[in-house]
Amino acid sequence: MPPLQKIDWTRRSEIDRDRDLGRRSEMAKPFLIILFFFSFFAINPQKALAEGVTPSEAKELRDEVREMFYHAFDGYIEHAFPLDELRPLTCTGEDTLGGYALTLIDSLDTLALLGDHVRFAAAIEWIGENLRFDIDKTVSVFETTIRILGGLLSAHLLASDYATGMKIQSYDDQLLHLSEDLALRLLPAFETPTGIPFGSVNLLHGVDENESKITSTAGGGTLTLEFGVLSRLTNNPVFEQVTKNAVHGIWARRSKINLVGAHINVFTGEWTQKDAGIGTSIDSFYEYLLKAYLLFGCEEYLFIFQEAYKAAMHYLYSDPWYVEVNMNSAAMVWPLFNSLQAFWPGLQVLAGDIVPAVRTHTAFFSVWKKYGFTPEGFNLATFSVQHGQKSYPLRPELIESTYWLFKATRDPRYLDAGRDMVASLQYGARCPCGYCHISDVESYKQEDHMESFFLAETFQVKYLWLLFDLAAGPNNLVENGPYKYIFSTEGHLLPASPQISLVHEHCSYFGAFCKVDERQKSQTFYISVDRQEENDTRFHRDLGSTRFSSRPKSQESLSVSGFIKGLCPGLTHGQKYGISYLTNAMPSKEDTYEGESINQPEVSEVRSHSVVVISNSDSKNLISYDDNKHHQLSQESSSNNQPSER
Ligand code: DMJ
Repeated sequence: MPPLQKIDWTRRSEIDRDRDLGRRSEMAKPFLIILFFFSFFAINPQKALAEGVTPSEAKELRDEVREMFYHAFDGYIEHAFPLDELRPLTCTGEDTLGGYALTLIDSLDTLALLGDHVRFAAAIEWIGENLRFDIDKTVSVFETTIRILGGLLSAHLLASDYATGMKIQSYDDQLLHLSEDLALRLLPAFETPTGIPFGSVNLLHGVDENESKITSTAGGGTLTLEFGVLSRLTNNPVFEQVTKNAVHGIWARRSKINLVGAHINVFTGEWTQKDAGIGTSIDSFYEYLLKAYLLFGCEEYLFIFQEAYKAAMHYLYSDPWYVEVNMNSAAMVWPLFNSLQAFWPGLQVLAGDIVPAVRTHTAFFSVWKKYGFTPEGFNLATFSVQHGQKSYPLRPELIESTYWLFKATRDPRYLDAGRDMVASLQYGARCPCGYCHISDVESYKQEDHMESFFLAETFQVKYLWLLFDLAAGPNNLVENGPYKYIFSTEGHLLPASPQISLVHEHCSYFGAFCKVDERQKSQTFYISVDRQEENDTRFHRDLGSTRFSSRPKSQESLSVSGFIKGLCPGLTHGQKYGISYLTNAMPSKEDTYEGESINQPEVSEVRSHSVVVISNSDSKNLISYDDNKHHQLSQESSSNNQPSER
């Protein structure tokens, strides 16, 4: 195997053929860019929607997206590697996270998805030989987890398994060992009274004594997938345990109306920023509640997600937009679309709530069409770019939602949207050695930076490529591979393989709420389940008949202790699921589960695929989606009894 730098990166006739497709705009002048956006979106905004993407055009677009990836990836390798990220205007590199070839690691599973054995194997070999985490660097726990840990684990799972078609013969679990070493170095961050981790940790010395005690909800609550996968691969439950405790720590401090704020003190548990929303600083907290359930099958994540989602739709949804409100009073604080919110319709697809997802995507995409990109902030009162939030740092969220909505509905409008996005990136963001941030969506000024997530999540590219491949074929690991895949928030592929998804013991309750009092001891709560669930092999049971209820339904009902292992005896239903209140804002009797009042969960249906995890009063939403997907779903269930990521 040649070393990474020595690889003949041009040994790709397919890519060479496609390469010219993207070259045309490399040297585009700003005025040409403005002219393009003016004619493409302003003069004839309906153009793309009216024309429709044909199947052969979908193939061309897929290949163009592939070329986009290589333009940026090769630019990184040539000009920046082994630094973290590429400066695509000046064709140089910079260390931005930890100085450990961030973009290479973040790109690994995209290389695998594209079937690029040569680069995938060379990159893994280089990482195995050169990457070390015993370095005196203070890094973000969140970013390091989603980009580095997620990237390594995803690549490990692809490289070590014949079934993926990307097995590397010489591979000897190097990435798994690196992942474990890295995660052990992150663990000191979790040593806080609340269980919510510090935002940053030094990889050599642990948490600095001057480290800030304030962290974001997304930062503390978006670690479960990567740490959970690592636990299941190493048989060391500590990783999964600390991240689950962190979720409990956040959720236990939610407001009476089930909203969480944006920033919290990890020592006192006090909210230091009480704005609740689905975007900045909170976004992926919601995402990982649902995805942790989908990947690991732990019902407590689903239960929390359902409560959190219900509150978000009640207090934050202002059809079709989402606003930010005070987490306690629900008073509006910001009538603002921020670009991180754009992942939400995709999450709603996973949850089966399609109608609002369609409406919101249409609204968000109207912002994209107005500017050719989504600005970081868009003021919903003035319908203009929010002052100071004019940039587009190559975010993938709207593209991600476009992919999910196409997958769910097969409505060609999402292909048209994807084509518009490709055009925007090619004409507006493409620069000499990669893709540039847009510092102002009104002037299209390019900035000399390319976040690693452009290639990882290359979402941009990963989700765009998957979108068009789906329309053209599909022929890819996600659609035709041996497992269902959950995408991490960084777009990394995590398989619902037996090794990861079938280890039910990991779903035990770790006792973050083991303080009991006399009142709680007298409570008895049940989860009623079908008889067949007692024999639980999760992949084979019919979750379609599973119901959560706080009351025993029949003689057949089982105590939760028979269902969720390792429980602290005597806890209330709310405590068991991490929904007890720990703040001084204790709810009144009427507000509690004991009082069975405002927060009483409705009976919720859970089926073997996630499209129906949301109980929705408008059941037509679900039925029409199920109908659309009927063929695919029945194929899935007959060929593969694993839980679906959709
Ligand atoms: C990504 O790194 C992740 O999706 C994260 O959750 C927030 N957003 C960026 C990309 O915008």
